[in-house]
Amino acid sequence: MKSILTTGLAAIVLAAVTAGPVLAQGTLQKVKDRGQLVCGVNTGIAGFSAPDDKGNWSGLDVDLCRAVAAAIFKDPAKVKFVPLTAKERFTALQSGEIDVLSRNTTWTMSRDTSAGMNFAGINYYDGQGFMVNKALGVKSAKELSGASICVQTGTTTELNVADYFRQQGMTYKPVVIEKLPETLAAYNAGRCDVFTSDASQLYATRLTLGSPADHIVLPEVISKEPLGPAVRQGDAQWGNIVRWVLFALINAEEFAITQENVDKMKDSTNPEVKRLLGSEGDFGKGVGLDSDWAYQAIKAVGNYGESFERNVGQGSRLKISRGQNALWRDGGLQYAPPIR
Ligand SMILES: N[C@@H](CCC(=O)N[C@@H](CS)C(=O)NCC(=O)O)C(=O)O
Repeated sequence: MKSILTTGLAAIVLAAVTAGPVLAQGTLQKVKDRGQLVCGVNTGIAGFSAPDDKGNWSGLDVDLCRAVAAAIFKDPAKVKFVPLTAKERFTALQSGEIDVLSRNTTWTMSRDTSAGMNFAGINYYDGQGFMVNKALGVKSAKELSGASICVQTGTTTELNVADYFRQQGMTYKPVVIEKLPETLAAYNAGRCDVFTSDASQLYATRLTLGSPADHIVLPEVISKEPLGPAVRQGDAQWGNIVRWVLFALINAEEFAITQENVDKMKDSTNPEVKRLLGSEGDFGKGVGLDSDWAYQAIKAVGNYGESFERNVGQGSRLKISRGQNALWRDGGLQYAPPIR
């Protein structure tokens, strides 16, 4: 006769076994049950994430959220955007307030290990720069010794500027402020000589200054800032969903699949295109989604290049060139592993 102990043990083991996959699907299931994705974005940086006067968000980071929502729900509108300052963003992810952080966040080792996050990829290769008022007459960062520098709390920017000045044997006075509008107001009012941030953010914020043409971005790029989406540690499937949606958008550009031709491309004879769009094989299964997951993502926001041009490139006010963000075959760094 089976003892109560072994029966009980068997029940616990069974529960653990059945709980395994349920736990592994935690975030996806939570998102599905809620009926929308909750995406952490920045409070407003043109080109990356910014709301218009009707509260509609747009930007490169916003597109990634919409693409993930489309891959899950076949509807890019099923996403709620939570604006977060640099300081707030990690707590919001760790506490479960947001499902994914898609907010000009630099992938660093400490964030990817001890801060409880995992980065899913890089959607913008950036680097830190300096902006000054032309009236200062400064042409190079090497002339900035003794300057006062405005920087936002909780950013990689703070450490990089300290490293750079130390290495150059120069001094500076940090003016550290939490909120971006206040930081810019301080810079605009001359409370600091310099505003430092990732270069893309310098170009974006310059447009919001009273007279953008009065400010220049100095030529020095003092750091590597690989920006990308991050998820909480401990849910590999969820991380895979975000990672492969980004890869799908990058691969789509490589195969010339666009928002406009994606339906026609389903009939392509190229096996790689067929697999990506779900007309051959079922790659959605591996991430708990339907086989049309990538088709839906591309249909929603276009391929990576389209999203780039629309938000930060030639179709935008920023007019940033592809540079390091071009595809690998065009001399850039954007390279997505294959879907097979
Ligand atoms: N990439 C850097 C900096 C990111 C960052 O937060 N930059 C500021 C300066 S432009 C920003 O986006 N502020 C907007 C906000 O606080 O919402 C990091 O991950 O620490």
